Amino acid sequence: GNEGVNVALSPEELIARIMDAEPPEIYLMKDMKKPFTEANVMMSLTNLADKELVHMISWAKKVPGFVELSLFDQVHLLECCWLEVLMLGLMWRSVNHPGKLIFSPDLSLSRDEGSCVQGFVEIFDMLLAATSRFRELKLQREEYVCLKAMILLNSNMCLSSSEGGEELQSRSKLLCLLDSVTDALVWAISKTGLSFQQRSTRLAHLLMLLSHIRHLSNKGMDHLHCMKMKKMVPLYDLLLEMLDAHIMHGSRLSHSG
Ligand code: AOE
Repeated sequence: GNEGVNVALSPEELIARIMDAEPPEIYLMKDMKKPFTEANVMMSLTNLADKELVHMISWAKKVPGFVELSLFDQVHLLECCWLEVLMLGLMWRSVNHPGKLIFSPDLSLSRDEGSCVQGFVEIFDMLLAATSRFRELKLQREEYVCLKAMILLNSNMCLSSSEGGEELQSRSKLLCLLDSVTDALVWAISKTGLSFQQRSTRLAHLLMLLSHIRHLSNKGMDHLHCMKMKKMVPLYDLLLEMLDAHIMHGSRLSHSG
């Protein structure tokens, strides 16, 4: 069937499906050229992100229910959340390495190494801070995959009254999906053997981190835009077009001035 599929999944089954969808680790191999100069680091990070984005599209399509949304919603959700999803993945890889960001198994940067890229240290410190918070909370893998799916499904909240039947149907499917991922996160938290009070607090702590990640993504997007202006990011034509689309949407919705 199509619409019945996700309603029927138990939280446990949903988590198993999202775990299966996890993208592989990306190795850069000999790509990273020493010394760590601004150009070398940005080249490697762009190369990494480029590979990760291909896997991110496959990941999203394996999130139960995602492909049943309208194509319009699928595209806009990914367009809004790609940097948040990359950043949460980065935090997860780095959670057991205090003071370092593990971009890939063969590219980890300390704060000092990151400082070679102009404007990077500020974002670096915010990424490290959020990563420390996840470490303090002892983030579990089940919780991590739920949060990542939530970022995807929650990234594009826009109400529009002038939509046809198909879009409205897609929007209500999206809300349904978000509810099932929320149930899955609640289920994952309940496995940790905490009291009712402690579970509610943990849910709040985890969800509050998502607003920091959105903030970080906005900062990172501004930074990338600056880099692009300096012609430091060797963006491929398609990616450049996609980044421009994001900046335009961002400024249209921006309330930070
Ligand atoms: C974070 C996690 C990660 O796994 C990789 C990277 C690499 C670059 C890093 C970023 C990060 C953290 C924040 C940084 C940033 C460089 C500067 C910034 C440090 O401060 C990101 C490199 C990004 C390369 C640009 C690619 C443009 C892609 C556009 C995608 C798009 O708009 N769409 C619609 C495609 C969506 C597909 C899923």
